[in-house]
Amino acid sequence: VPPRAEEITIPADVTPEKVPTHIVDYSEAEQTDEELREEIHKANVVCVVYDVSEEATIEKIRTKWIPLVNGGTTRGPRVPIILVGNKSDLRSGSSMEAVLPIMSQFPEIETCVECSAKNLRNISELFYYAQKAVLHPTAPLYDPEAKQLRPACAQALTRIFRLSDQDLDQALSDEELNAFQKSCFGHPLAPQALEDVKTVVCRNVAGGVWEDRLTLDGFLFLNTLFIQRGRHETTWTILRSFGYSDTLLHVPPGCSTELNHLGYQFVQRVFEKHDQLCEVGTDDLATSLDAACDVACLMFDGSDPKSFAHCASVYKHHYMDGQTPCLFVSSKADLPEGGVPVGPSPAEFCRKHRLPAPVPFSCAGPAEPSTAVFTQLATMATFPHLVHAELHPSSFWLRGLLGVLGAAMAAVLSFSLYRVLVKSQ
Ligand SMILES: Nc1nc2c(ncn2[C@@H]2O[C@H](COP(=O)(O)OP(=O)(O)OP(=O)(O)O)[C@@H](O)[C@H]2O)c(=O)[nH]1
Ligand SMILES: [Mg+2]
Repeated sequence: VPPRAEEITIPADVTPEKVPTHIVDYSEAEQTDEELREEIHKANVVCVVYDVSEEATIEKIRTKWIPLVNGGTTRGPRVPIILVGNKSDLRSGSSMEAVLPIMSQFPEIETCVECSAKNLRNISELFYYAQKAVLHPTAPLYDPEAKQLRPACAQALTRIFRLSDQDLDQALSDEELNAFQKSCFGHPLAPQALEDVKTVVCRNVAGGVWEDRLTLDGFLFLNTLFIQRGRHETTWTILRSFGYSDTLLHVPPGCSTELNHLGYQFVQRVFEKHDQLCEVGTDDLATSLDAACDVACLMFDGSDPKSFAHCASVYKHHYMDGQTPCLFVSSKADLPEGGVPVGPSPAEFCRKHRLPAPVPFSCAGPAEPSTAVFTQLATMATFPHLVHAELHPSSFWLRGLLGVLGAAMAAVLSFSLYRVLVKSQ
């Protein structure tokens, strides 16, 4: 047996995953640790081979080989490792018992396989596992110690769930699940498979299925189950068909991105799906349910003071004590302002209630109506907590903050003054 096997490449068309695989052997008898480190640096996966008939070689996995492979990396991605127990022809039982504690100690060990080079048992399987460790790695998806999905993976899957929830009811119906399945795997689920999936989720997660539809908790549970059963490729297929790379980042740090026309259409579709700025007559606002929204635009006729009084009472009745951002819009801005109002003017009213100043708006005249008010409404809906702070620097909240800063500055100043005085004494 030559100490070191020739480097060989298994061509893509004979591998199950259709990727070429380049194999590099290492011989302790012929090479130095430094040469090994150089090879490991280039490798996507490392197979550590031990002798199942020789317990001492199992101990060396922990004490010598794993520290050599991943010893330099305290943080960050580690090279995935496959443990290979060779010479299974010399041992009747399995070496698993001795190997399991090592597997739980080192999360970078993807799997363990016993084989025999002598009678070719499990050899192609070993290379299949090695390929799988590279193509469908566990590390970015799953934390084996915490036994749960990693946050970035859960976040990506949550986004995929929301995109697949066409009717926005926070759950995937059979039709939505089928469309999802088809877009990721190319074919729909058989009706029985759909029912089986829901039954498994129902049995394991409270609230995983709601009114015969799969919830987000159920969806995340299913993916956790795939990974725990060694079916990482299922979750990876889902992630990759939604454009995620191995690091689960769409845009690497330091890079920028630009939408192509498909991206533009996608964003437009998402907008149209969620766009529900709807018009409600004041008479319809009988129940507070009708008043529920992300942003309320209270539109009054700027030329008619009574109209504002009505809007103001709607505000007081439905929104004054809530969290919904509100914007008063004064229509017919092209007309002169109406006579003297009974109560405070719209501007005074808004200031008093810490609301943005009323926005004048007009549809009359040759110019297109201004779109600025829609931008302001959308911004208020997106960042409700910023309405007072960022959008209206003159608001009371910010002034209050400036007051606090002022007090802190005064404290710093007086402290410096005190030190100067102490020094001069
Ligand atoms: N019974 C049995 N013997 C094997 C098997 N595989 C290798 N051997 C024998 O084990 C001995 C060592 O094999 P090597 O291929 O030189 O082992 P190695 O790990 O590459 O050793 P270095 O190159 O020195 O690092 C040889 O005598 C092989 O014939 C196997 O599957 N079954
Ligand atoms: Mg060798």
